[in-house]
Amino acid sequence: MKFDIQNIAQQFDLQGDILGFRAFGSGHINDTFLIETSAQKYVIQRINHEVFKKPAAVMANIQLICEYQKNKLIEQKESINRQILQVVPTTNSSYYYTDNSGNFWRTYIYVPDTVTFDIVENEKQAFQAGKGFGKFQRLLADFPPQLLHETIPHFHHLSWRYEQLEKAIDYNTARRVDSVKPLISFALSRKAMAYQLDTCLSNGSLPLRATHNDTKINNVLMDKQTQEAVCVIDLDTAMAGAVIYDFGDLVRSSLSLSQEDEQDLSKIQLRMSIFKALSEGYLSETKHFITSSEKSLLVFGGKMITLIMGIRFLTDYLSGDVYYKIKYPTHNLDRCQTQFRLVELIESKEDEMNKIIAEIDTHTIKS
Ligand code: GN1
Ligand code: MG
Repeated sequence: MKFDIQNIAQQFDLQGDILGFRAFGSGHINDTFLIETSAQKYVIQRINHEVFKKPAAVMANIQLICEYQKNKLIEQKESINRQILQVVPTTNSSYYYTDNSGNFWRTYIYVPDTVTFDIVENEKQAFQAGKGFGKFQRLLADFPPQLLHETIPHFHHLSWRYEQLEKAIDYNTARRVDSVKPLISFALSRKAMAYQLDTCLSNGSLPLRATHNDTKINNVLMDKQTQEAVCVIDLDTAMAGAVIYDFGDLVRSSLSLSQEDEQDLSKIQLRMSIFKALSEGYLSETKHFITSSEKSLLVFGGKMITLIMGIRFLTDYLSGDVYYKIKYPTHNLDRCQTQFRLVELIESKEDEMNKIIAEIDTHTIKS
């Protein structure tokens, strides 16, 4: 899709003259551009309204969360510098702009001197990623989650994702069912996880909290020099959820030294030293407010979020690739296979991973 970015940028209250812009980021859903003006840089994004059907609700959630976290930092006498995303209003003082074609746009101030990683390279990065998202949750620990709109219904609801998969199998829209039978069996044979999640949510083992819900490793900005976590980004899916969703997506996106769409499945691995560092960073921020049942379910969260992602990629593949952006016809299939391989690996190391969490929880954590 071609957009008149220059014109769209002019709708926002930017400082300085626009010098240029370029495509930016690696998201599967929104379209992102980096704008440079004579004063500073901005990130401008088209919110995909096929996915986020109520962009105004998305922006209301983001504003609420950012304000709350900023006030918490001030209250706790911590620096707010670069730590919280800043939305730039339009010249009409709205948090988003709707163009003539009905596209929704919003703008953030670019957070300077930071980098992101698609693949975790070492323990220090893993610790910082865990700490960054742990802190995001800590700053929301007493936030009433019911204040947030449910911007994508049933987002991490595994039973509902199974229903969608089963419908996609029945409809067989893209005529691909026969070619992916083993993957379908893999998914269906793990349905018990959906019952386990439902039970934990309904019996209070997993209390509802304000969660980020898309804690991919590249959604935390790290300082260019110190490589310390600075700011959590991509708050579009922040909604009421369970902490294990956030820890789970961190596990999913950081343990292997491979990309989400790696075609060589022998490259998928679980680096336990990375898991330990990630967990140490996460628990250094969260161990005092999350409950022991939440802690005991963190590893389950890693397995369950990885499974749900595989199921979503498979469902999209069967439906003819209507949700995620793809670069080639079997892209969603490749993504699904990496996720299912990771699920298998987590299953084989689950006890060891649970022990690591328990040990960290009982010892003082260095920060
Ligand atoms: C999507 O667009 P991006 O990369 O931020 C998806 C996440 C998945 C992720 C998988 C709204 O996120 O749920 O974890 O792809 N976001 C939405 O890489 O569906
Ligand atoms: Mg996202």
